[in-house]
Amino acid sequence: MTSPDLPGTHPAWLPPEALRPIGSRRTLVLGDGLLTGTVHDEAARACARYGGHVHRRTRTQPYDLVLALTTAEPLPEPLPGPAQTVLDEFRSTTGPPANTIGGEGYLAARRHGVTTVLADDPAGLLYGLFHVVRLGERAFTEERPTERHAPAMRRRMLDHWDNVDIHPVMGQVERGYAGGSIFWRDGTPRGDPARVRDYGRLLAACAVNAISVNNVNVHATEALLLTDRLGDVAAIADLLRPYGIRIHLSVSFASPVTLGRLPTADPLDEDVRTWWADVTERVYDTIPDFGGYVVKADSEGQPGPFTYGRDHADGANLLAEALEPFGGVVHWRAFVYNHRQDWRDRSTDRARAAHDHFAPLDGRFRDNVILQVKHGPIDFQAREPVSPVIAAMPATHLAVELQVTQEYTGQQRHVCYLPPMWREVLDFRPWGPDGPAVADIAGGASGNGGGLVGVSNVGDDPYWTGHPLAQANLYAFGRLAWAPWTDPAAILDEWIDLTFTPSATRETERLRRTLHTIMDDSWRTYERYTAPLGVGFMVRPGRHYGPDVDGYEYTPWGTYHFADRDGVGVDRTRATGTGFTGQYPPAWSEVYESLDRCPDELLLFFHHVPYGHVLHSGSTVIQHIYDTHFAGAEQAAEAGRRWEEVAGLVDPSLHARVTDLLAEQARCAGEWRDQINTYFFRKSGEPDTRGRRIPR
Ligand code: GCV
Repeated sequence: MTSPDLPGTHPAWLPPEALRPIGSRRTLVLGDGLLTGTVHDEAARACARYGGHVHRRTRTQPYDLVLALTTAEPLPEPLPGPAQTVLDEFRSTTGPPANTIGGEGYLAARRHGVTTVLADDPAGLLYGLFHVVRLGERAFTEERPTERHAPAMRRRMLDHWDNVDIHPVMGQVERGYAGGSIFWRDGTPRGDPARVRDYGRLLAACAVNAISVNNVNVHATEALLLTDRLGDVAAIADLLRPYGIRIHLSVSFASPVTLGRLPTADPLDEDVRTWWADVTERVYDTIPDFGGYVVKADSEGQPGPFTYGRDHADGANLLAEALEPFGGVVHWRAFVYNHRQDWRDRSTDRARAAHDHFAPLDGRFRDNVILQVKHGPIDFQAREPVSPVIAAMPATHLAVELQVTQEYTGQQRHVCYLPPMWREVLDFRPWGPDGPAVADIAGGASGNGGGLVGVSNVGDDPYWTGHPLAQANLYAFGRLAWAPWTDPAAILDEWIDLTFTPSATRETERLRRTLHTIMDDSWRTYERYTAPLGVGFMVRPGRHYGPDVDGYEYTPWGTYHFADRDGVGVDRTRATGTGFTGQYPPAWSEVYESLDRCPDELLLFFHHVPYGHVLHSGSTVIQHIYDTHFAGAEQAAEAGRRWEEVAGLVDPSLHARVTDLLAEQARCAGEWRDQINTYFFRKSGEPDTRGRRIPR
């Protein structure tokens, strides 16, 4: 099935039928503003298709659904009775000042046979509309008490690693596995406004409210988006604005030199400050609701303040100062490490780098700097501990960065449903059970935290994400940024219901069961057949797909496993290793330091142990490696068999695409199993106690 509005494109989680319950009813939309207009248009489009009616102001008709803005006091027009009841009840239960619904939030209820959504802000009305879409028929069938919904994170952003020019090594989208960019093609704008608009709609339905439109590695052409090619950015902003999405831009720290012809980009130089101020003013003249800059500085070859003997606070504050008059923010990435280290040097530890660089700077960043921290200390591996930076900077706004694009988790050829991993990150309490969770820190004390940033997995592929089931990761990213405590299985159900509507499948419940069987545990399956016990990076260098146990072992990238004939793992203890464990607050520092207390799944991240070391599970390290690799590869193969059972229940081309990908996943998982098992058998000489075949 392709999208009716975008021929050749799958409609992802918003096929027209997802709006049938609204489209077949009578809806009243009250309020003004661009986003209220979007709400109206969504309902109107659905009604045109399914026979309902939308009224903008006329109140003489009966209504099934009222969508209204309630900010003004007194209300510009009285609400219909049931909606007024919802508002009165809400106000009577919450005294001022809490009796406002709040920015982006909404009230949803069903009273006296009318479903009502009320919001103070047009964005809230838009999110409330999609709440009703998620509920489907259930929104209209029984009375519902008033619920107030509001985002846990004010900032819910996707970073696109899209290049304008095709990069000779990284292509159109760095680490993109879904075809080309939806914004750019071979040096120019892609010229497909309908697709960009549809993307905005998909994102609004999961409440993403910001995107950056170009790669954090800013090459020569991409740098020009800030100046000569700003119009291209403004065109994207225009398309996404109706969906409540603000545009951000990745910029090069060297821009004053490369674009402004200044002799320096020193953040303390007056001319440099003036240059950024002027350029930024022009950006806001062109895009008044521009969100701000994203910067990767002094990292993997990108320019930064170190060139001038300055630190990252100096660098970030320079851009923040320029953005501040306009309400913009700078997302300054904490992904800073030495990518030219000597593998012989056992004292340098890449895991330590971000904390070493940034923790001493806490308190020095301006208020509109958001330090964007990858969720783990290394680089989006299938298993890492939570980055210690997240607990180390209480006086800094922090955003937690997740990788929706599956660079290290199967590159959208493998099913790897990531929300269970993300939930572990978001739920982690760095100070122990009584302290705040990572989600609280990202949300910020009064909602003013840096929020959640995901690296987008979208491209110009007909299914948007290459692997059709990878759409669920994108959808879930937005949902978790809104409500981080949501059960990943419940989010998957939402995605299934929105995507595989009754006309898209004959047997929703059977399909649902199969998708849960394939997807719920797929991240752990992936973990089982790849690098064991948190050690990471046994991937093919550069490409990062498929196994290559020693591929990175003697490189300058700082990603080692140190396997020898006696054991494996990285000693990051204070007692005998790199001291990385000391970067955590005591509650976790002590757990990770202790061989006895360290969780099995992170053992090799923190300790170098003999192959015979006994895990909490009772297994030895070597037997665990064998068992998990046999099990993981078998589970990958089983996923293919389960998918076969639902042939005929979904669109044949979608079924065929997933079938092919599951076959590749099973092949690749078998390769991982054999390479890892053989490697460790050869190193250790330890046989599998269960006598299974391990290639010699
Ligand atoms: C955009 C990893 C990836 C790079 C990426 C980098 C980053 O190293 O392999 O492609 O660059 O992370 O997050 O900046």
